[in-house]
Parts: sequence; C-alpha cells; structure tokens
Amino acid sequence: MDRQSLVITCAITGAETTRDKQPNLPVTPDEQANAAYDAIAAGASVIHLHVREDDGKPSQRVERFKQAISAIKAKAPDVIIQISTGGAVGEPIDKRVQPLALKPEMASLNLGTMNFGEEIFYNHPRDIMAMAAKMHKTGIIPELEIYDVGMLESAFRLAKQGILREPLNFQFVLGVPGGMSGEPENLVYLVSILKKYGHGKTFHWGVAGIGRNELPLAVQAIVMGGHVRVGFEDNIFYHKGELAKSNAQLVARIKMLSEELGRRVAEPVEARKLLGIS
Ligand code: KMH
Ligand code: ZN
Repeated sequence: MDRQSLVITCAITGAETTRDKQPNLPVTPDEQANAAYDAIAAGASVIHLHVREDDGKPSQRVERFKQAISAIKAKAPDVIIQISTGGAVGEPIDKRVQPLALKPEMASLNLGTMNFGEEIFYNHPRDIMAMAAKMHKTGIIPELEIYDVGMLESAFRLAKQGILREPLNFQFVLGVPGGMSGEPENLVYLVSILKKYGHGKTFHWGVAGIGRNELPLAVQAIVMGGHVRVGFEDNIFYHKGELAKSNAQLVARIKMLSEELGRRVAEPVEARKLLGIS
C-alpha cells in the first residue's frame, strides 16, 4: 500500500443539500466556521466551501465568501480553503467565477458538462479554459473535478497546453446520476488511466463518493493510495437511514479507518506540502 499520508477534504455545505434533509447543515458563516473547526479537529485539512445566504439559498456572492472564509480562518488559521466555482446547478458562469477575486489557496475546476440528476451542469470548454487560465495567472491551485473519464482526458489536454500546472490535483466525484457511478471498477479504471496519462507528471487524486457510495469509495481510495472527501455536500447519512450528527463525525470515521489500515492522516501543514501549495 502507498504510505503517503491521507488528505481528508470536508465538503461541509454544498449547494444542493437542504436543512429539511439534514438539520445540522451549516449555513451561516458562523455555523460554517464551527463545522470547519470541528471537521479539522477530527482530521480534515481541506474545506471545500460553498456558501449560502441566510435563507439557505446557494450563493456565489464574493462578500458572503469573504465572511465565511474570515470566520473559518479565525477559528482554524491553518486550514486549506478550497472555494467552489461549480456553485449550484444553473448558476451562470459569471457568478461562479466571482469568488476567485479573493485569491483562495485552492478552487474547484469542473472539467465538463453533464447531466446532474434531473438537471444539466454546464461547463463550456471556453469557460473551463478561461477559469483555468485565471487560476494559473493568480496562483490558485485548481482541484480538477472529474465525473467521467472524458473529463480526465480533457484535463490532460489542458495540461499539455500548459494551462494546468503540476502537481495536478484530481477529485473523482462518483455517483452523481449522469456521471460515472460509484462502482469500484470505475475508480480502478480512472486511476489506471490517470497513471497512464500522468506518467512522468506529478499528480494527486482523491475520491468523493456521492450518497451511499461515500464510505466504500473512501475505503477503496485509502487502500489504493488516494485521498478522500466526505461531508454533507456529498452524503448526509452515517449509516443507511441514520443521519450523520455532523460533518466532523463523517471525517472522524475516515481518520479512524485510515489509521486502522496503516495510513496516517495529514494535518493542514503537511497537506499543504503534499498538494504542492506553497
Ligand atoms: N453543485 C454542483 C453542481 C464544485 O463545487 O465545483 C457542482 C459542485 C462542484 O459542487
Ligand atoms: Zn462543491
């Protein structure tokens, strides 16, 4: 087994999860700061951040991101914050890019258009290129969100054009209806293609399993040497039919399993080095 430390990302809020479904969903900047602090104490080092307005509506407003980031940083100064440029399905691209103005350490970059449940998640090649170029220019590390194998191949095309810099950070988001499912063979296949295309390049990968895929894919990634994302954006349950009490509870289980399987869990300072963030 690859003994590189495990980086746990916690996607604390997301854009789709509602308080009706998960009463402990953090929504306000203060709630997000508390959730992030607890998740970090439980073993996370990266917070994947979406923000909401007070009424719970997903938002890409710069001021709201600023409030959330400063509340989180006040409680957990070392944490790596990765802002979402995906936003909610249907959010126009000009709004989605806005929070890049805050120059976060990391930001998500979605590599293709897809059916997303009953909706369409638009990612025009022109917008992907523009966003990647903007991140490149401003030194923001993109996390490459991959929902299907063609998107992985697109990422390598951008790398070849020099638009994406090494180390390349991939997140395989598996189990969205419309993208690749969470079957274990899919992760094995994605990693095999990644190793083939990435030969001679430096890269990292992690997996975010949606819903019931979260835990089995996390264990598979721990064993295969990848990193793991959990959190209410992706999954609201601890066990089937039993809601998780907090994001931190989901993180703590991954830390426990990783250590049982012989992989240390990285703290933020180590995670920053591992992911190539200066
Ligand atoms: N909310 C999804 C449509 C990202 O953060 O970049 C997209 C998403 C990906 O959450
Ligand atoms: Zn997201």
